[in-house]
Amino acid sequence: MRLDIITIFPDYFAPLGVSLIGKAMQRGDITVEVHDLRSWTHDPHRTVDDTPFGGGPGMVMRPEPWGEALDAIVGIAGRRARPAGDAGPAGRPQLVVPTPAGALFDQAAAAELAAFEHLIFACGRYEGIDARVADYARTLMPVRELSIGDYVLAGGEPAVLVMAEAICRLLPGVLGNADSAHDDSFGAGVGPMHGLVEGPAYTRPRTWRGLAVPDVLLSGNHAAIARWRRDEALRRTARTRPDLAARLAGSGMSARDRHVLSEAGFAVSGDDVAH
Ligand code: JF5
Repeated sequence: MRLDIITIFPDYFAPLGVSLIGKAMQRGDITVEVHDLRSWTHDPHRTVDDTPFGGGPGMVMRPEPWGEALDAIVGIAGRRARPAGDAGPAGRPQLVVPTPAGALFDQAAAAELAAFEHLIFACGRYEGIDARVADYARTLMPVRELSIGDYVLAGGEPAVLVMAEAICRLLPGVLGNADSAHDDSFGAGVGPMHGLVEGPAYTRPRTWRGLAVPDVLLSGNHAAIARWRRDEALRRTARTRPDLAARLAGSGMSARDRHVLSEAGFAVSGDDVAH
């Protein structure tokens, strides 16, 4: 996978060189190019912003450097040799623009983006990027405006670090343990793709500072362990994510699931599924 990142703070992306993505880069599984937006300015002050039409506070990013940046990066990508016919839509670039006004970047969005061979990330600053940049970019490639959550950052850079990690850990071979990426679930139907948060995890020692690991996890009874983990995930979801718990109806709740949820204060109707 190739990631191009356009930013006025290239140094912000030093962390991509370490940990999971850094190792994948060393292996050549991921290529990251960080581009300084100011390299596509032509004035002595390398200006990237201007005052908003219509008035109001703050500054807006000028469209001209963005247009040149996208032309250059899409041009580079288009010229790269690809075997004729087999690239498909996944081989063409996709532009991702972090913004608090975007659709939510969740695990499903991460999985969708992980299927593309080439992602371009545009980091906005100030009050955002002139809206015509996204309109223009849509003439070149699919564009997704995405939010990592309901808060306002000073720029898109930290959102790109978050998205890059969530996407790249899904790539085949990037995570050490090939199972733990798409199976944040252990077969118990738990995990972000199932609308449940994870329950607690434990390792050795069996007793630590007087606190014991739950007996069921040491029982060797895999069905009982899966059931206990699902119960804990349901209870924790009810406690910390009532928004998710309220949406569980119809997503394959068994009678046991509904019993656990009702004990936690949630009435869930719907299909009866074996777990
Ligand atoms: C940004 C204008 C982009 O603040 C964010 C953001 C919040 N959730 N997800 C992304 O992005 C930076 C700020 C202002 C455009």
